[in-house]
Amino acid sequence: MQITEVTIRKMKMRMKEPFSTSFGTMQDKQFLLLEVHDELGNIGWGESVAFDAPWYTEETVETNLHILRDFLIPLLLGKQIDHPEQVSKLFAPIRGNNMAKAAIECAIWDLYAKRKGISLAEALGGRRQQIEVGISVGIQNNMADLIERVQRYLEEGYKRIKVKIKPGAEITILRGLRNAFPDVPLMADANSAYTLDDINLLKQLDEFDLLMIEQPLAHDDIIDHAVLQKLLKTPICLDESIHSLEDVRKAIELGSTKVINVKIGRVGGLAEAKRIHDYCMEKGVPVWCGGMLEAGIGRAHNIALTSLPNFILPGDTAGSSRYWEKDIIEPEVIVEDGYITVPTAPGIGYTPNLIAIDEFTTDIWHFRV
Ligand code: OSB
Ligand code: MG
Repeated sequence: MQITEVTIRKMKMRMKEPFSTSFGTMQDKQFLLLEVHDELGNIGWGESVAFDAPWYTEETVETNLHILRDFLIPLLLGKQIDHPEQVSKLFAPIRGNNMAKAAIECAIWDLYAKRKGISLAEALGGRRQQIEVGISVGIQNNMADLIERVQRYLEEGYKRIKVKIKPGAEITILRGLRNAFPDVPLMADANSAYTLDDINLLKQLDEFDLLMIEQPLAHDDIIDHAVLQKLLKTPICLDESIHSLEDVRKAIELGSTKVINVKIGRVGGLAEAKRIHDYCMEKGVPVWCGGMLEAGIGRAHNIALTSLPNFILPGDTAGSSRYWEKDIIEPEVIVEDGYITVPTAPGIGYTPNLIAIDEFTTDIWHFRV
């Protein structure tokens, strides 16, 4: 296929409620939405997971725009692409900027699957017809709110609860939840808020019987995590530290992690995400699909990825209504009894809702051959 046209939209969508982590609070989500056209008039869609500020990793909406417009799109326009795996090779000379790369690579996967008339899940080699879903709960103002919220999510069927923690609040949060929900599959995500000076505190978390603790130490660390893992019973799951299959290999070899949170944006696209999946499966390391508060297009890519066999733990791929009054796809993503049915229609299998997309677009750029 030949890439003839790319459209970038800058989007702004208000979340139903603010989402708070150890690094801050977000309510208005800004992101880039990408449309890639081929010579036959097919369209593929992709969504960048970079936020408007560089708290989680260094990329932002504006750095994505720069990298896409000035480097990635010029590399792609007019090129003949036989398979989406070629895209990451084409982008290899450009360092980093994985979220920018992933946004356009995901759009090309969607386009490729649509041209073949198969679902994106099938194009990736996914077999699962339904995926298990967990939910990530932000830091709340008080324990009563947190418990009420978790109660509601459990009633809605979510299969595991992930709770954000931060220094000084972790014991209260986890003890409160464990007392209220003794048997619920529970995990904590620190978003890099601790250091090895907190070892005694982190060891105390073993008593809460967590499925895992996500990224307790620095966003770019795999050395100290290995030290910590030796002292904890609770498995460590790396999120922020993982940008590639090489990072995964090194972290596993060092003993820094026992589980991997795969985020398509963080690792530069679906091809690398799949390579990570395959490697972890071979090593007996379970993976799950992380979330970045995506709108429907990004969520659809996550769902397709999660249909691969080693995604054996529930992901952070909650339903559209957990985040949005109105999502940008039809139908919206629905969670029933804690499962999402993987769509079978060609490509991402959800239809972009062009009226909603227009409503949330604040800027638009067109690029043609
Ligand atoms: O660390 O997984 C994370 C949201 C924004 C940035 C980082 C993270 C998260 C979440 C929410 O945990 C996952 C979601 O519901 O999309
Ligand atoms: Mg995380």
